[in-house]
Formats: sequence, structure tokens, C-alpha cells
Amino acid sequence: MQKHTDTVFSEKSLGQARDVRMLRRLYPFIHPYRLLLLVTVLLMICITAFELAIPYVTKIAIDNYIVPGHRQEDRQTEQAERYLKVDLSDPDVRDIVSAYPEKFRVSADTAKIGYKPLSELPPDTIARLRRPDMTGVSYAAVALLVIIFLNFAVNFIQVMMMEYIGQQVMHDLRMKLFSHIQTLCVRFFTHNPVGRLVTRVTNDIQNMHEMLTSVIIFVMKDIFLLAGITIVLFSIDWQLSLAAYVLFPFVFYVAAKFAGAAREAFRTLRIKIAEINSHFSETIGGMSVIQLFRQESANFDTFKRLNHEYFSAGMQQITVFAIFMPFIELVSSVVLAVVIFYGGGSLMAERITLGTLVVFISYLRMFFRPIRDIAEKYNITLNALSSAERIFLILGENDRLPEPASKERFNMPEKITSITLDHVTFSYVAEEPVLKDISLDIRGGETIAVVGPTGAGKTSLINLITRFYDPDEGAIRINGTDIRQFSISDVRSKIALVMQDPFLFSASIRENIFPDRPDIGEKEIESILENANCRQFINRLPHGIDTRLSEGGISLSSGQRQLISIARALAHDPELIIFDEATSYIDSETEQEIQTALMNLMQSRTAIIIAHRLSTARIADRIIVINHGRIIEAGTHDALIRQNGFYHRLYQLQG
Ligand code: M5T
Ligand code: MG
Repeated sequence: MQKHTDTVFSEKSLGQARDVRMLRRLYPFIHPYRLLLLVTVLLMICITAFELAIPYVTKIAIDNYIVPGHRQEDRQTEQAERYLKVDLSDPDVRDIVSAYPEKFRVSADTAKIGYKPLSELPPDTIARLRRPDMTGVSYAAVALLVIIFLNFAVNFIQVMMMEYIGQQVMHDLRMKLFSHIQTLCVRFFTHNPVGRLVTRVTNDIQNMHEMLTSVIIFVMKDIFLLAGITIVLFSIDWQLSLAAYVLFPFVFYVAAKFAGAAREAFRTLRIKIAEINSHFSETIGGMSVIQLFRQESANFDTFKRLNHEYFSAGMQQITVFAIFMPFIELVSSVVLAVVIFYGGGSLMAERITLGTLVVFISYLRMFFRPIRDIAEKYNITLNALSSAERIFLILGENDRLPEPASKERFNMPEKITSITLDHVTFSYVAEEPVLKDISLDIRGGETIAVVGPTGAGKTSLINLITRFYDPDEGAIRINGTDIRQFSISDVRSKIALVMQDPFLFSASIRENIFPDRPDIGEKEIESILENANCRQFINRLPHGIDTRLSEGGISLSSGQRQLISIARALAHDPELIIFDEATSYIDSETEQEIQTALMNLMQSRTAIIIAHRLSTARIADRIIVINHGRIIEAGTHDALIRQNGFYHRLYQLQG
């Protein structure tokens, strides 16, 4: 049941290599916000600095105040014995030093005491001696608090700004996409299912938003952080750093391998979910057919298979991640063990300070966090890149009918005096013409009926006159001018089309009939409803003309929809009426109502009526019979009956 139309937007193209360079096309959308973006990058550098500062302040607190005293220049003279240095300018300290003269070695204005003799002093004496260290530790604690608070504040501002930019860019992109889609021609929409286009405007844009706000900027942050940590670590102690970094080439190798596997798993997953989506929407669209032909269980089996494939693909993806994440966890533990082993040794040999060891451990913990996050970000990036590609494919799509340049454009005549089809040939698919060499002259005010078997090309003929398509050969002229020389909108302003299967918007009936005339008077409304034979059934609706129609107007019968569509045409007050009669069954009473409404609509206007009921055809001045895309007979009803040809046979069949 899977139908993969090979349009540019089919999900098949999902797995192909994504090119990050494509993001350049996003640049025009980011451009207006570049200054803000620059500020967020600067803020992010601040945040990185703050984050790097936190362990460093801890190191200072440990080395200078908590476990001080083993500074190198001192250690050389004191043979690695650790001691506390106190300042004799403090009278309190002087008292203690004089109370325990045997424990202190006094020089000019300082005194030193070894850690061992120090520990033998009473606790409150130690506290008095170490008061300056306490002060230092409090300063460090305050500094930490300030940094953490600033970090919080800057983080908040940065996130808000980034979100603002992201939302704005996506907002602009959505506008652009929407207005672009509106300009594309009907042919584009017959090739691209609604669901897919809706996904573009919603999901795909959301994916890109996620990447913009949570990947690009954070990847930058991660890079700053990794670089910052590396620089700080190597400048503190390059030997210990080398020991810690010895495993990194291996980590990067594994990360690259992982990226490959993740991409593959992601690709399968996307294809499977696309298949499920399309199967599901097809099921919902064709529910009545499925139920009528009792295809539920077969249809369910198809779904079951797809769902199982999706499940397997999902598990495969999970497996890839489930291996990668713990692997990184493992490596980070090994690196930590190396640092504790080597760093612990160096500490005991008094080559490094306790603060250095602590700062190494904190920085390495910080170091592995972004690497672990890469997995998640990679997924978002893949998603966003394929979304971006599809969005830009639509934006690059230029399937629209040519409009004349404003200089060469002809002004639409006030009054239509003739419509001419001049040897018109047309095909939807190359080499398969549905209209062949059609020539027809319609005078202003004339009513033409077009009849013919289903698939003859009647609706297609209308698609050309309304310029949904252009003919391959020949031309259509209004008052002798090729309609391609008018602006499309001018041509359409003269035409009202009542479609075979009229589309009504999910708005009130009033909004459907008078979309561009909000200030229309009640009197005129009444007369239009009266003329379109709508009044009776509209009055029976719960809120009358203000009743809201559900999506697509399905709460009305097809006959009622045609009546509303006729009222819409009347309100539009066009020069040319095109009426494509409903093929579906309509009871004779409604048929009568539609016909009188149609008569009212046609009054003193040019009309082309596609008639499936010959009773409708009879009201025309002239009947054109089309078969297999060619005009085979033409004339009045009586003349065609007398001719005893195709029309006569149709007439007999319909009784
Ligand atoms: C004529 C094909 C259709 C048929 C032929 C509208 C449309 C039609 N076709 C397309 O390929 N794409 C299209 O978008 O053209 O079709 P028609 O003009 O719709 O026939 P009709 O209006 O005379 O038929 P009916 O059933 O409305 O009386 O081969 O496949
Ligand atoms: Mg048709």
C-alpha cells in the first residue's frame, strides 16, 4: 500500500548525506539578528569564564588558606616539612608565640610553626592563630557565591536572548514559507500531499528552532569550555595534564565511529516513521472505504508490520546510544583513576598541591559532560539538517504560472465581450493530452453548456480558463487578448467558479459567502441568500448564517454546499460564471433549487456550465459535447437531438 511519489519532498531522500553548508541558506534569516547573536556569543564566553573560575577559586581557597604552607621557596629551606607562617604584627598572635616559644621559629616579623607541633595546641588557640586563613576562606566563599550568582544572571539573559532570536528566525521563516507556498501553482499541490506540506511548516521549522537554540550556540560553548579547560590544566601542571589527556585521541575516534552509526540508525528511523505517518493518514482518509470493504484486519496487518519495523529501528538507535553513553562514562572514570593515581603520587611527593589535584578532578568532570551531550545534540542536528533541506527545497520551488511584466501587462477590459479558445491542447502529464485542439467562441452574455462522459476533460477545460494551468498549445483569449497577458489576479477577479465539489472553510457561513465584504448590509445578504435558494436551510441551522462549518464544510450535504457556493459567486458579482455541476446524487428537489439558483446567478452574465444532468444542459444557449478531450458535437439541444449523434444517445440513456 506504500505509495512513494518521487517528488523532491519524498521521505526517501531523507538518508542522503546532509551538508552543513546548507545552513548558509539560513543566514539571510539570521542576518537581521546578527548583533543580538554577537551579544549572546559574548555572554556565552562570560558564562564559560565563570564556569572555569569556580574550580579555580576552590583551588585558591585550598592552597592558600585551607592547606597552606608548602610553597616551593619555603620547602627548599625547610626540607619538605609543612608549616604555618604567622604574622607577628598581630598582638594576639604575639601572645601565643611567646606562650609556646619552643614550638615557633621566629624571624623578623613572622614566626613559623610545623603542622605537627601546631596540632598539639588547644583548638581555640589554633583558631586564633589561623584567623587570617579563615578570613581568606570567607573571601573565597563570597567570591564563589558572587560568581555563581553572576553566572545565573548572565545565563538567564543569554538563554532569553537566544530563545528570542530562535523564535524570531523561525517566525520569519514560517511567514516566508507560508507566503511562498501560497504563490505556487495548483500543479505543485497535486504532487505534494497536504500532510507533508503541513509537516514542513510545523515540525520541520520546530526542528530547526531546536537546533538553532540548543545546538549551534551550545556547541560553541562546549568548544570554548573544552579549550578553556585544556589551557587551564596545562598551565597548572602539564605533566598531570598529559597523563589525563593520553586517552583522548581514542575518545575522539570512538565518537566519530558513533556518529556514523547514529546517523545510520537515525536514517532508518526517519524512513520508518514517515511510512507509519503516510499509512496512518491514508487509513484515516479512506476509513469509510476500508470499513465498507472490511479491510480492517489486512490494513491492521500492514500497520503492524510497519510499527514493528519502527520499533526495531528505534531499538537499534537506542542500542547505539546505550553503548556510547556508558562508554564515555567508563572512559571518564578511567581518566579520573589515572589522575588520582598519578596526581595522588605527585601530591605525596609534594610535586603538586592538594588544590591542583582537586581542580584537575573538577575540570575533568566538566570536560566529559559536553562529550556525553554530543550524542543528543548530534541527533538534533541530523533532524534539523534534514528539515532544513526540505524547507529550502520548498523555498527553492518555483512552480508557478508566468505573469507578464508590469510594462507588458494588458489592462483587464471592463466588460467581457468574447472568450475564445483557439486550438487549445493541454496535458497534465507529458505526452498524454487530456484536451486536444479545442476551438470555441463564446460571446459575452451567452450560456454554454459542456457535456461529456466522465474523464472527458470538462473540469480540465475550466482549469485552463481560470488559469490554474496554461495550455501546451493554442491560446485562450478574452476580448481578443491572450489571458496570459493579463495578471492572473485580474482574470480571476472577473470569474466566479462553483466547483464540482465545493470547498468551504471552517468558518461561519457568513464568512464563507462574503469573505471580502464584512460591511455588507442585511438587505443585500437577504437578497443574495434568496437568489441562491439558501435561505430556507440556513434558517434551519442553529445559528443561522453565523453557524460555523466544521473543517471542509462536511457538516453540509453536497447540494447545500453547492448552494452556498452559488451564493458566494453571487456576492462576488463576476462577469463570467463557471459552474461545474456536482456528479454526486442530488435529490430532484435540491436539483431544482440549484437550477433556479443557477438561473438567478447567470442572469445577464456569461456562463460556462458543465452539466452532468441534461436537464441542466437544456437551459444553455449552446451545448458543446466533449469526448476524449475533443469537441465532437455542438449546437442547441434541439439541433443536437435532431443530429441523432452522441448527445442523442446520452439523452436517451438519461431518459
Ligand atoms: C480529464 C486527468 C484525469 C482525466 C483527465 C483535474 C485533473 C484531471 N486529470 C489529471 O491528471 N489531473 C487533474 O488535476 O485528466 O479529467 P477531468 O477534466 O477532470 O474530467 P471531467 O471533468 O470531464 O470528468 P467528470 O468525472 O468530472 O465528469 O483522465 O485523470
Ligand atoms: Mg469534472
